[in-house]
Amino acid sequence: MTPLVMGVLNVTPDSFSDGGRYLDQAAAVARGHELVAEGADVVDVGGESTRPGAELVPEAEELHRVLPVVEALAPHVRVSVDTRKRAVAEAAVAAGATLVNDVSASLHEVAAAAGVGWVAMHMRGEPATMQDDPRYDDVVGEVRDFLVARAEAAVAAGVEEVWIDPGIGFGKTVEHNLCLLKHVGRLVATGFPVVVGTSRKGFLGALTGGAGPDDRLEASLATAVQALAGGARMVRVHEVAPTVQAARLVGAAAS
Ligand code: HH2
Repeated sequence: MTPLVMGVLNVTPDSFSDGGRYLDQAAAVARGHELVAEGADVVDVGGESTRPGAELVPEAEELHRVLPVVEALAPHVRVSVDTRKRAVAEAAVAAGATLVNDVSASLHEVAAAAGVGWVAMHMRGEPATMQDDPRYDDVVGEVRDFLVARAEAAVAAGVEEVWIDPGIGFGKTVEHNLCLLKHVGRLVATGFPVVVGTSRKGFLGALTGGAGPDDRLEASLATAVQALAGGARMVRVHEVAPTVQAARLVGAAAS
């Protein structure tokens, strides 16, 4: 089974790697089409950065950023909406999104009511403070137990497509991120499809002698391959074409 690639499309001024590049609606839609041409299975449209220290975006502003982009891309590709807000998730689904990518892991009722898929991601705390000394006794076990509880609640509410995501970089140290990648198989063993997002994240900079976000492609690919080889079904990435090639190789090698 060839793994899936979710392409990141941040319609924000302040995302950590592509902030400001696609805030203009036409630029965002054009970027979405590029991601499709590069082979993205899903385009993940987000209107609020969740990088460490990010500010909350008012609901009306987030709606204004994402809805026209979702509407324009939905006829061409599967669109997910990356949001923590119920109203944004509902409106994006009405505009054609068929997957709610929920870093707060709290919006499964929206997915249940609309009959769409749902991604539950693990985050410790809030983006504003999540990197202030995160601690776990057993990071893999705690993340897994949290995600399974959320996923089971979603299934009980009637969501038919439930994904789980360890939330790399969301309230986690470099060591926590590496441990979750190494043990991604323990998440896969839950039976829920696993999606992992490492692309361009800060821990890759820390592990590559300070490479900036735009210079983390090789590290992003290495960690995407590690996640997929460990059984993850999908990776969330900024650089789609090289990841599609890598994902095909992992799929072929595993078949
Ligand atoms: N990471 C980010 C945002 N959304 N969703 C899922 N399911 N998994 C992730 O790992 C994940 C996510 C953060 O990355 P990015 O969108 O590039 O940056 P920002 O939050 O600054 O917009």
